[in-house]
Amino acid sequence: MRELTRRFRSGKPLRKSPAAALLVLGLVLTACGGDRSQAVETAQAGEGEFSVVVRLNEFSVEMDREDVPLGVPVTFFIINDGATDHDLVLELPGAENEPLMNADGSETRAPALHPGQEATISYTFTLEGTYQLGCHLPGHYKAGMARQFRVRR
Ligand SMILES: [Cu+2]
Repeated sequence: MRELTRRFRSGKPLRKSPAAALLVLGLVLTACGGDRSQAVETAQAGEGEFSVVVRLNEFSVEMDREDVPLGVPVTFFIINDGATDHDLVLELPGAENEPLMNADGSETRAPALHPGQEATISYTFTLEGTYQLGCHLPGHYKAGMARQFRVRR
């Protein structure tokens, strides 16, 4: 729990605005009693941003949102809830390890995470449509480790 809070405090997406500072305060306040999902719920309150919690398992990718909005910075908070390593790539549906590119040239990719580890991917969608989050460690994608979602106006 504390580790998760620290990671969110140091994460770039939460440093952007005064609203983000309040967000961090909220996280600290909930850090004592809550479980992970409560902390993550708090993280969704940011103004002008949109957060999605992504849980990785053998062999599934679960999101707490069905759709995400167009034109707003979206942060995917990724947690490896599984018992083995997983990575995650934001890509077009059916792609196999072809991350989208952020405006700054960085790839929308989380490195291989050990069980219990977290990472974030941030991206602002500029086109409506269907996208995918997939794990591309050997065999995982074919075993079903991908989740498609819609980007809507
Ligand atoms: Cu995997």
